[in-house]
Amino acid sequence: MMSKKIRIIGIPMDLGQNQRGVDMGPSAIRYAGLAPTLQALGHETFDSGDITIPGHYSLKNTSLEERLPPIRQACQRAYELGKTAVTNGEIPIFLGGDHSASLGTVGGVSHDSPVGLIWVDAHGDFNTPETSASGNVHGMPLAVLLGKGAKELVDVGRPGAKMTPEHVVVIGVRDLDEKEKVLLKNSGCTVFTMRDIDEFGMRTILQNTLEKFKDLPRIHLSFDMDVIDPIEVPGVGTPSHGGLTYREAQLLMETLADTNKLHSVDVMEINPILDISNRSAQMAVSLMASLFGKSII
Ligand code: HAR
Ligand code: MN
Ligand code: MN
Ligand code: MN
Repeated sequence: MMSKKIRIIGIPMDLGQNQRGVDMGPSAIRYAGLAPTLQALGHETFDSGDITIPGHYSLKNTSLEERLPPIRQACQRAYELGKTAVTNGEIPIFLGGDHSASLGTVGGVSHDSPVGLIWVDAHGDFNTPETSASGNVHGMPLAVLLGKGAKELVDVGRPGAKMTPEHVVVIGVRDLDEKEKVLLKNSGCTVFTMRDIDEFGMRTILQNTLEKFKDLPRIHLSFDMDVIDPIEVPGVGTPSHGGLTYREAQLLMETLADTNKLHSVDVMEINPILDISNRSAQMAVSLMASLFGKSII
């Protein structure tokens, strides 16, 4: 595998949800050995440290209106760092933090060219402020990327939608709110639920995904760690039973590595407070190793 320049960017965002601890995700993944693991595979790594999240310690449990400006500001910064990284020929790995940050990262890495977006998540993240029962922005970023929801979020980086539905594939979903279900179903995005994975297998689903993206030169993987079953990955804020096995997730990474199209990646929603001895962050590092070319033999 070719040596790559990998840019690590921490986004300790926790304003997109109400539980404490997901802001420690970037440290947990770093301490689980992300950079040395990638270096051992022959890559160069550069760490930009963490984005500052305004109001991080003071704005918990406030209204959506109060949280929108700081979330917007942090996403704007994520957008800019993503844009700079891809402009410099680097592959950014964004470390979350809650998934609301991805409305910035995906916009930034697609600033000059369309990308195929693979959203791997137990959840649809397709709520709008009107449909959301929780008001939590981490349940909204995919809708925002398609231009739906709060205008101040939709317009992060550049005005309007950042993705078209033909360029979006959702994998692993099993936990949708009722109104969100309708929105996602009618969105035009391709959705492979856990039932699809059970019936057809991860291999077939990945083949279909890559076939769909065959004319796109770049793929962004937005990986919410809660897609993996909580038995294996307990350290996430919104655990959902009946998830991917560790091996299914590894196959996804190995298959993407083989395409050489992986251009940028988010690793989101690790919450060390809920974890057992940093196990979930270690899983994240092991998945990144496969994504960046580690093979079993
Ligand atoms: N659908 C719920 C909501 O909107 C759950 C939010 C999703 N949680 C996440 N994101 N971890 O994937 O509140
Ligand atoms: Mn998510
Ligand atoms: Mn999720
Ligand atoms: Mn299964």
